[in-house]
Parts: sequence; C-alpha cells; structure tokens
Amino acid sequence: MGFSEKKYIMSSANKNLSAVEGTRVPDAKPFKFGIVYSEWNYEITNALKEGALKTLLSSGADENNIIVKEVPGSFELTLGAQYMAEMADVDAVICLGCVIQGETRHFDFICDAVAKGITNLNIKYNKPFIFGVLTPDNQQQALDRAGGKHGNKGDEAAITAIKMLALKRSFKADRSLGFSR
Ligand code: DLZ
Repeated sequence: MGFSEKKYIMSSANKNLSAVEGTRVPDAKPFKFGIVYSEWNYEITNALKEGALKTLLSSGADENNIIVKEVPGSFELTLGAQYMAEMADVDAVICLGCVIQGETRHFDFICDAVAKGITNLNIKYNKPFIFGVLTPDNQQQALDRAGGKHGNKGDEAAITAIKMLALKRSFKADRSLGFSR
C-alpha cells in the first residue's frame, strides 16, 4: 500500500492535541466510506463532518465513494451506522457526534451507549466504525476541537478510518505473499 505524498498538516495553527499531527496518511483511493453524523449540536457536528470529508478527499478518496447521512442525536449513531453497513456498499463508517456535559445523567447514558454500540459494530461487521464523538464539558471545548485551536477531530476520525482500511489491506497482501504464522 502506497502512502500519499502529502504529509498531513492539521488545520489549526495553534497548539494542537492531535495524536495524528504530522503522520503520513495512506492513499484512500481504493476505499468506500460512510459518514454518519448527528443533528444535535449541529454547528459542531457539521464542522466535524466537513473536516472528515475534506480529509478523505485530500487523501485520495473518490467523492462518488463517500456517502453521508444524518441521524437525530448521538444515541442514534449506532443504528445509523448499522443501516449504512447493511444498505450501502462501504468499507468503513465514520461516526460523528457531540455530547455536551449537562446537569443530568443523560450525558453518561448517551456516551456509554454510543461507545458500546460503535465498539460492537466493529466486531459484528469486521469493518472499521470510527468513534468520532466529542464529549466536552462545554460548547467552547467543542468548538476548540471542531476546527478551532485543538484541530478538527473529524479530520482525525477520517485518518483513523483510512489507516484501519490500509491495515486490513496489508494483512491481505501478506497472505497473498504466503506469510503465515
Ligand atoms: C437528549 C439529548 C441530550 C440531552 N443531549 C444530547 C447531546 O448533547 N448530544 C447529542 O448528540 N444528543 C443529545 N441528546 C439526544 C440523544 O442523542 C437522542 O437523540 C435522544 O435521546 C433520542 O433517542
């Protein structure tokens, strides 16, 4: 698997908490992607979605190989991603949401449910389902991570999807070369 020539540069000029800053991104051209994002906290989730789209395209993905769907809230990401896996021809699904800490325990229930739900989808379908859900204390922390001073976690989610697909493909290549343990 070749790597795209372009070294990935995060969108933020300021200090960035991103773990992927400066890493090389595999070529996304061979792969088909689904993006599911939530309408709750739309200003944030729309920025995450735009970041993910931009990163997929700049990494070589074909726009005809990207399908985007909205769900009402982060709780619905799991089922939306499952619909995507069953009804669209995708290799990976990027799940994007934002749950802001409130005064009730709703936050804990939603975060817990979506984290477990997305984890289970990875195993059920043997495909990458990426957990791109922000869980900030407040709106400002969310904005900082949706194209603000801490970068855009939608970009990171897209890079993670591409890297996992390249990893899967590398195992297939190893097998065809006769490597086995
Ligand atoms: C109900 C709710 C609340 C209080 N907060 C959020 C949030 O911060 N982020 C989010 O994505 N969704 C929230 N929701 C909606 C739930 O995710 C879900 O849509 C509803 O509970 C209906 O199942």
